Amino acid sequence: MAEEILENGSTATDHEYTGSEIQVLKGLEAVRKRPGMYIGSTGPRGLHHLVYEIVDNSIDEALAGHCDHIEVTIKPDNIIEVVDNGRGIPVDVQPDTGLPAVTVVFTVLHAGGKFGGENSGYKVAGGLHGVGASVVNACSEWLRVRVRRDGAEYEQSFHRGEPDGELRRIGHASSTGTTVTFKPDAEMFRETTEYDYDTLLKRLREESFLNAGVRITLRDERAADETTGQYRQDSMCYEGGIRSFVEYLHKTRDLETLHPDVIYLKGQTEGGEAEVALQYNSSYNELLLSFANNVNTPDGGTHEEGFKSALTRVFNDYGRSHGLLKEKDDSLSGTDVREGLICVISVKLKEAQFEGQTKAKLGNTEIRTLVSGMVYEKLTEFFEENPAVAKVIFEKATQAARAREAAKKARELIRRKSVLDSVKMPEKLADCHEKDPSKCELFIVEGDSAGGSAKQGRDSNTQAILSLWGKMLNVEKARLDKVYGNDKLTPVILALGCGIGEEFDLSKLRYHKIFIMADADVDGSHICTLMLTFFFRYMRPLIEAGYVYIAQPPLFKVQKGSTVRYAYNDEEMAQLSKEMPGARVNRYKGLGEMNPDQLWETTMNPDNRVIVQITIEDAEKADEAFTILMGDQVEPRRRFIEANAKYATLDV
Ligand code: TSJ
Repeated sequence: MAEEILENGSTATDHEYTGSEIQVLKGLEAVRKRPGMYIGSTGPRGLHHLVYEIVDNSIDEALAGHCDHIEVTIKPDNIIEVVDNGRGIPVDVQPDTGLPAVTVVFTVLHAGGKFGGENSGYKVAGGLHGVGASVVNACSEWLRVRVRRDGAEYEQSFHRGEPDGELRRIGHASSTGTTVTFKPDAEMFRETTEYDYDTLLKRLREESFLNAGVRITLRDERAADETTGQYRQDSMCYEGGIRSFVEYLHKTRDLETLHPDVIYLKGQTEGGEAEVALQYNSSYNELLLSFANNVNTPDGGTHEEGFKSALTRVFNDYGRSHGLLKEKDDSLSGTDVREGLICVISVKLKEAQFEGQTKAKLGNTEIRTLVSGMVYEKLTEFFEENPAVAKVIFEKATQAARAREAAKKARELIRRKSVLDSVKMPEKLADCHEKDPSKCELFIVEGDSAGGSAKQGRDSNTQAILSLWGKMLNVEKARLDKVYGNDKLTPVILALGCGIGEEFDLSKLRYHKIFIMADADVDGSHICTLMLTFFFRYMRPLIEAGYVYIAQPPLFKVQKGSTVRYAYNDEEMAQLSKEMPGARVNRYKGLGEMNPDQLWETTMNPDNRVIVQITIEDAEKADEAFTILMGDQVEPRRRFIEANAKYATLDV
């Protein structure tokens, strides 16, 4: 047996191996052979997972009510140190192994919680793979544990999982607690051993929300701040638990809440306990975070299902009993009642079953009943006791329902229209005679007067004009249904003929050149950016195919006698007025100031015009810059145009 171990890479010593020690070595050897099986991966995720695996043990001590501060430090060389003020891992010798409990914790697979006993209050952390300290030990070039308890401090250290020696007493201790220091093994984490502060911070913040009252401190001692000489540090402690989590999610997203306080619901049965914190905001999005035994379940599961079904039931029953849903078949859907909702669900149960490929979904069926029963009862009670809050939330859900209905109708309308071959074209479209899309151009023009000039100045054989007017809709903030029902966008959708979103069909497109033609001012910039954002979000293949352009009307007219020249920017204007001394320079305030001939000559005539072809990157930038550009600032718009000027080409 001993030879086999030696073959597997252990160093030979004079030490005689006992049976239990061999078991130990074989266990950790398995981890070193297939680390992925135990920590998920040997990439950055697995590397960070080592920290969570250790911290989870301190969290368990906190859950048992014996620890309220956990400090995590990233030391130089990406060495991790975790310190808690708990009772200290027991050091007494175990009868079955003949080893101190703490040694067993670090050398035997799945040892976590074994010696705590069923009734000691020791809850096994639900770590993704539930493997514990011995796996971290096996994945570390070296690891050292120090335990302070019963007035003494003890220490043991390991190399790649193997003890350097026995646990020894190193001195006195006036407090209790555990310190674990380890260096991840670079032979195992070949990709990187570099810890990312923000990754650790996000997870540790989550842990402190989920464990109300526990202070968790993260510090980065790899590099001090250049000016202050201080290490980066975050210390988090949330007395409000998941209530604070919901508040935090609203604050960091700058959302406007619809009612002042987070609604908090809690329930307990023999099967486990469930906590739910929720609050509504004025946005149209839903954010639902769920956890089982403090482990995030991004794929949901029975706790989320229980919550969702109860929430829908509470709203519909409340609506009926208060005469707010009058028609018999009037009802609110799940998405209606979750519009603008931020919610955190946390359940604690004896044996969590994690399902699915990534073990990111809770499978325990008894939890569905627990959560749905608890939420139905407690939220109904809350609504009855807080009618003002109930009214605001209910109103939000009915608005969502109305929008959903409107969207459905608009969709059906558009679908029906595209089924009929003779599609009714929008009133504001002056179409061209040509029917071959590859020869057709559409100019989307802002404002009626500019639209009029364009209509008169165009080549009506191949050029169509669609004029838009009125304030443009903010696509970003609106629901998709507003896109369908909007008086600006519906004509665009109909004129292009290719549908939007999932129903988009490039082969039905009626024009292969689509020009956005707008003034070079704030309003014009809004139109450009909104149209690009709209295309980017709902008709992306249009941009990918290179069919979208921005028309570039001149900014100046430079005239001397009968000679008229046009300048498209300040430099050109300066150049022209130098070439033509005594010339008169006019600045165009908008497209509407140009007469039809001028507009044709400078902006629409394929022989002279300057156009900018929009790439998917440009549209993506527009989408990103959307918020900036929605502000009343000319400067960003100018920068946007300038940034795209390199794409300006003479279209001949
Ligand atoms: F597991 C570990 F080694 F990784 C680890 C454990 C790492 C760190 C940083 C802390 C801990 C840990 C374990 N902190 N506190 C405890 N507590 C116990 O192990 C403990 C103490 C007392 C009793 C008891 O019944 O008296 C039981 C337990 C499980």
